[in-house]
Amino acid sequence: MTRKKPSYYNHDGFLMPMGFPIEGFISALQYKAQPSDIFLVTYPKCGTTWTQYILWLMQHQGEPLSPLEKLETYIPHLEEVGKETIEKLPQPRVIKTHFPYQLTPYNPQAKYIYVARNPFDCVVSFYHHTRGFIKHYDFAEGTFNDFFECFIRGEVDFGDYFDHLLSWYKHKDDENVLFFTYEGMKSNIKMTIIEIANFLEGNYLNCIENNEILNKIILNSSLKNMKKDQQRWSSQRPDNMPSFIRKGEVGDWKNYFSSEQQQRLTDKFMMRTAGTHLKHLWSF
Ligand code: PPS
Repeated sequence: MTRKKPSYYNHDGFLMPMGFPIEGFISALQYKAQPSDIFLVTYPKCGTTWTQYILWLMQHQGEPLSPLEKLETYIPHLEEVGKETIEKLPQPRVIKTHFPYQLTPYNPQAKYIYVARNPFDCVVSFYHHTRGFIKHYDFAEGTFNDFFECFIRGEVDFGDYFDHLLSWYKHKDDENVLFFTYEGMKSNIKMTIIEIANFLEGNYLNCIENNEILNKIILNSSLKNMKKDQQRWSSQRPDNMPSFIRKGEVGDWKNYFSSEQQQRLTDKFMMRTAGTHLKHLWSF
């Protein structure tokens, strides 16, 4: 059976969405990380936008972003816009990236926040994303089964899920890295915000010292509130695309996986994460 595959740009073996110009990718690799930079790093669909908005709310005493504004204006995606756009931002900068560790611009004084999500829910979310962004992927007719085969082989944009996760997991105890999970955010967002504030220090600490601000951050970054005015989260989203903030659940994968797919991804997970503690992060 011929399976449908999404289309990608291939930059020296690294797949990128077609909507991301190659110049942006090349210049992103050349960005010189500044000591005051905060990088928000994720594999796609693992909690980027949620964390990105929490960071923005933390900088703005919990007050929401206007529906007329775009979050990416303030916290841009490095490999989408390239280094020139980032360099125009005032410092300190918060920068989003989906790069694995070895491609992410490094400065020992910069801070790196990494959010991981279980691969089962990640692939389901990534499937909807890939089907929806028609001009990026030309995959509107693709099925979940089609996408699953690409994902399990690592033939998707931003590379193999496990390569990405392992590349950052190795650094999770570095002083300038904060590693947490989407599932942890779902189970205790207050604790995640406290962790972020303690990690970033400075003005970010105000958010946890003032209960009113902390509660506003929690409220405004809730799934219900982020589902409103979705054009704030992605300017490239076509009008007919399903919501960018889609279900926001843990365990939605059970509605998509066959038992054979569950076994194959579990086997792959066990094989790729052998010798690490990653298997304790999630229960499948
Ligand atoms: S992207 O395209 O890589 O930036 O996508 P990313 O933001 O990393 O991931 C999108 C998924 O995160 C869910 N999401 C949330 N879940 C809970 N609460 C809040 N506030 C929230 N905001 C975004 C979003 O719904 C996507 O997951 P799925 O499973 O598709 O719903």
